Amino acid sequence: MKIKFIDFNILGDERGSLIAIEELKDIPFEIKRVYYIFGTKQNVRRGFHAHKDLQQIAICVSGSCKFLLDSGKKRVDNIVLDTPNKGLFIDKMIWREMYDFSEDCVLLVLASEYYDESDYIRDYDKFLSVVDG
Ligand code: T46
Repeated sequence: MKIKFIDFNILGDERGSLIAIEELKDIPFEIKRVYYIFGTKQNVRRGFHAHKDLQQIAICVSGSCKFLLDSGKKRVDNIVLDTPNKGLFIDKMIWREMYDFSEDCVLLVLASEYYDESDYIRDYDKFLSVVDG
């Protein structure tokens, strides 16, 4: 598993900064859903699931947080998101956990599908058995 980041151009001038993200140009899929995670309490870990079909890009538009990504064969910890111009690509069938949220963290997520609870695998052993086929 290779950790894939997407760098976004910062369009800045003397008034401040702006980032524009366009589907199928900056993002490799059609964006069907946008959600954001904020106000996460200290020492809370979120995620703990994989998705059967969903692809996502996570962008920390404010503050910072960390990701753990796990393909079932390889586990990469300590992936830091701390800048609004960097997106983390999270492919289907990747176990994810998020942690070390700063108080001001706003984690924006662009998703390739509508919300569907049946797309979630929330049990790690089940995830491993699906990955192994
Ligand atoms: C992911 C990571 C990065 C909805 O009703 N609609 C939605 O679009 C989403 C994303 C969630 N929900 C509901 C389901 C739960 O009752 O919101 C509640 C919290 O969701 P969850 O516990 O899944 O949140 P996280 O932070 O563990 O995971 C979320 C996404 O669900 C997930 O797809 O990859 O962020």
